[in-house]
Amino acid sequence: MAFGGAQSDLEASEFVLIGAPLDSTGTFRTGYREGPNAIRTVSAQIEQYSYRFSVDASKANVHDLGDLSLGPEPAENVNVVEQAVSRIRSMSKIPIILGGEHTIAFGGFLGSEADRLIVFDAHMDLRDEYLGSKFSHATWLRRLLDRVDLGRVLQVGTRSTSEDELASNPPRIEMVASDALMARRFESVKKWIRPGLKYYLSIDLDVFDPPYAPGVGNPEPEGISPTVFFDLLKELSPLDMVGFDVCELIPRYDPSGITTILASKIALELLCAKIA
Ligand SMILES: [Mn+2]
Repeated sequence: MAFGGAQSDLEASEFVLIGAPLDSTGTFRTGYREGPNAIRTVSAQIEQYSYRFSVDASKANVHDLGDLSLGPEPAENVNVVEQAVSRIRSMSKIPIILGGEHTIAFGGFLGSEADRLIVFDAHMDLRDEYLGSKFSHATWLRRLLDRVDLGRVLQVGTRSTSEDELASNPPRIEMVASDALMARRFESVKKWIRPGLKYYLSIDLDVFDPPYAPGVGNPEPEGISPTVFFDLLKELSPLDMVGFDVCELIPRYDPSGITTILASKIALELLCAKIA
């Protein structure tokens, strides 16, 4: 089953989707590899019309390339993602990446050659090392900051950290916490959007409050609601988005399917935001 059901030819497509079933660095719960296909299946079953953008996602020309072939080594896997995304961008198409662990965002952002990265996540993912690993879903943003200036990154929905992260991260990345979003203080995100800049969005599903998204690797209380997320997305448009990922879904911890439906809806709504 391809994402969204009906498919465009690769030639005619505006969006090219890949699954990145990375499942090797999860530290609490695993099963991320089943994420991409779960999202594909649900995306073809739910309604695709966006009330906020007054357009139907089925009007977007999407070509689904299937899943990337990934091995056990995280640093190699992010290279595979980066190269795949880079190829999609070189065809002047917009990459969509379905995770898989959040580590994939490292390759997604670099491959997209976006100017700015907006990360929706409960966590900072800024540890220098986690459980002996320099490269994992808890450290990927730290590794990215070895390569890019922290002024290019905005964290949104943050509400969880560690002393290790705080100590090793001066000066801090700009951050908009989940309570500010729930109070609908969207200005600090909106002021970050500038004409002429290209953006990559990374959506870790644990940015949402666990009752909305229980099927994730590291649920964290006091998250945002889907309504706040979609309202913010509407207020950020038009946004020159050159790629996005939706990650950290674990279908086996999502018995009612609501996290998978939300993940599908996010991908469909981002398509609508782009073609509206
Ligand atoms: Mn997270």
